[in-house]
Amino acid sequence: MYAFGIINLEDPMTDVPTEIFRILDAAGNRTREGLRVIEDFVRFELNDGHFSQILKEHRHKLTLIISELPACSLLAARDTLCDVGTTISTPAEYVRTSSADVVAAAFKRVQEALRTLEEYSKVVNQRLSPQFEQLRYQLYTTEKAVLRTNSARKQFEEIRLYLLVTASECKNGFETVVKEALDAGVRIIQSREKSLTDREWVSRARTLRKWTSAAGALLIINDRPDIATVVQADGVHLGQDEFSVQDARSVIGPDRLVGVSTHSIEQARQAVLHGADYLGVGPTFPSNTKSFTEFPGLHFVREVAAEIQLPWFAIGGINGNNISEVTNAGAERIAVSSAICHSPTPGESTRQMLTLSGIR
Ligand code: TZP
Repeated sequence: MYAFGIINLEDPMTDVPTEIFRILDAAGNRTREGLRVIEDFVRFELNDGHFSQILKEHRHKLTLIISELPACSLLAARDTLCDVGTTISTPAEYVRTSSADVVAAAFKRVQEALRTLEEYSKVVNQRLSPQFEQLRYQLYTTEKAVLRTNSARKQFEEIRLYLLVTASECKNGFETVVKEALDAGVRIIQSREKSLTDREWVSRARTLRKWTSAAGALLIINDRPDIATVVQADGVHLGQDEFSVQDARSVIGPDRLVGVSTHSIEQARQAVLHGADYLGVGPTFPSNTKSFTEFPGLHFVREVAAEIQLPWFAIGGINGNNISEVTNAGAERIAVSSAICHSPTPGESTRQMLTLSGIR
């Protein structure tokens, strides 16, 4: 094994053409530099600890694989002064309209450079090529999750309070609860039904679709990608035992939202990488709406707040009395059911949660 960056004067690879090392050296540098561009974005712009860790791991893995190549041959083959490519550029290279553009281009450059490493390393050491290939595949996953996090943050910027509605739980009647909540500023509603027939649920959900569309709010269907598609909802919400994100997408397509309930930091990290558009984080407190045996509670809220920037909603037993504990733990978004559905004054309760909590 060759220590990365250390010149080994007894290089046995004298039969490999210098040009191959020149290509590998350039592609290695390109990959490392591109990873830094991405890392700076997830660290300093997204403030995302999870992605920062992943980018660091990608860089570390790259260094490890490249350390199997003879550092002395790579360095010896470098000839920047005579590189015919340093003065060739296209106008598009210098046009970036946002940091998201910069990072999207960096991902592409890194993947291209990894492909170069994958192909040309075959001439030097066949064991390395599949390792570069694996890293390239990991970068595709990271790319999708990073770019989605960035766009989801914009999409959810104004969406801070999430209402889960079960028609039979609406003490003031389904229509009153939903319309008052929408009027008061709820911008995302989930239809969560456990005892309706499919036809009854579709009918309820179609009504919700009409009301949410009129209010400019999102409609999400709990558990059921088929119903989400039939009623043209904005997305589906999945628990840990329901469809995977990938399977749900095979029904609802690439453009609808997929939310995922998470109960541990590992599940939250995994949901981000699996392509969720937002997360549920809980249960924070015991809930009247859904029973749990374990409560990751505010500790979990703090963990997610510390490292995940994909939009997420703290959920479980949150009401006007305890909401400040949740926001103090770092939650910027809250999901509730009974606090609004059981309230004698749902509109008032909605406004109270939006204002007193300091979320808005
Ligand atoms: N998932 C975690 S807690 C919960 C769900 C569906 C129920 C939320 O309802 P409530 O009444 O706000 O506790």
